[in-house]
Amino acid sequence: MITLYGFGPAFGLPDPSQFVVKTEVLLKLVGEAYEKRRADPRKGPRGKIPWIDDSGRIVPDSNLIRFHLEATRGIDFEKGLTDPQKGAAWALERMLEDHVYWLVVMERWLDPVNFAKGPRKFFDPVPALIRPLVTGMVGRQVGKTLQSHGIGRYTPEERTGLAARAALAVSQCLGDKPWLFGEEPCGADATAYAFVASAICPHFEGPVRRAFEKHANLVEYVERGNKRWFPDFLPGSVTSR
Ligand SMILES: N[C@@H](CCC(=O)N[C@@H](CS)C(=O)NCC(=O)O)C(=O)O
Repeated sequence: MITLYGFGPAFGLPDPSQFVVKTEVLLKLVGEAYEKRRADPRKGPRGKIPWIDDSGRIVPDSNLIRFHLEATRGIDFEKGLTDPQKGAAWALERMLEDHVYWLVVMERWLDPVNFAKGPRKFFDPVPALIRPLVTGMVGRQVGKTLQSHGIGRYTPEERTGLAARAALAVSQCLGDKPWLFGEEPCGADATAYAFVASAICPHFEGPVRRAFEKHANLVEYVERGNKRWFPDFLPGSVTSR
């Protein structure tokens, strides 16, 4: 039995962490039952979520978990893909995880309205007396991370342009197919579904959400993923609002 450690459902999403949702979908693609537990990222082997406990073997990081599942369950997350498709799939995943992720973090953490109804809730368990201090400290740390990554150095207009281009890239790659590379989902769909669902999450407002929501095929793609993998979250989806 696999135990998956994540944050737990929030903001109408199966998990506020795209990396956790990606991992859940990978587990669903494997077809293996798993138990999900709430966890503090600081307690994880790499100080981040997700991680899994596979009968005593602890595996951190969504990509390492993917490799672990491929090695131990004999699943091929790229089954049926041509070499050019495999290359495109991996590149698309990296764009979503290492670029779009940070655009979304910025939209959630630096927009005061989004922050108030989103990330600030993560601090609810902190004792009230020190909560503002801790919230401020972590907020400043996120701001520094965004600067070191580089995404925080763009102007809002430049970031909006980058979000539009990234959304277009995913939309172009998907086209009118149900899944990224055909009739059935592959490993890259776990990532694309998780990150696009997060970008268009109706709980939040902003240019990144608008950039992704503009593409009808991406909205339909998330609906398809919701129905297939997370039917309980349908009320939070965009087209059923
Ligand atoms: N490369 C990791 C990234 C995981 C990640 O960034 N997780 C975030 C939540 S979305 C986290 O735990 N952040 C806590 C922190 O950095 O302190 C993966 O693929 O799993």
